[in-house]
Amino acid sequence: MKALSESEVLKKLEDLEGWELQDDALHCLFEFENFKEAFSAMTRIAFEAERLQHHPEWNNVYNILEIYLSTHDANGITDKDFELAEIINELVG
Ligand code: H2B
Repeated sequence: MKALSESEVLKKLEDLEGWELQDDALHCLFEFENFKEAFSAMTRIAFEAERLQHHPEWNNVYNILEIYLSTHDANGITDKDFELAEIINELVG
């Protein structure tokens, strides 16, 4: 899979609510009611990540979940990152 150019990424980000380009990755931050809600979302995301064979980098502290998506195999951001980001928005939104 081929890495997208920065301008391609910025264009596609216009249609992706809540995400931005940060540190060469798609980045977003979700805030939940509490830790259980955050971890529940992470579990649902994990099943989809396994299905896609594409995995997030993330940090969780209590009710905050911060996610970075990039494709290490392509050394950049690919359509697969956008696909997972859209699924995450559906699961969390
Ligand atoms: N996840 C992410 N985010 N980037 C990758 O390049 C990647 C991955 N590679 N999950 C996958 C696994 C690859 O190692 C396997 C072989 O599909």
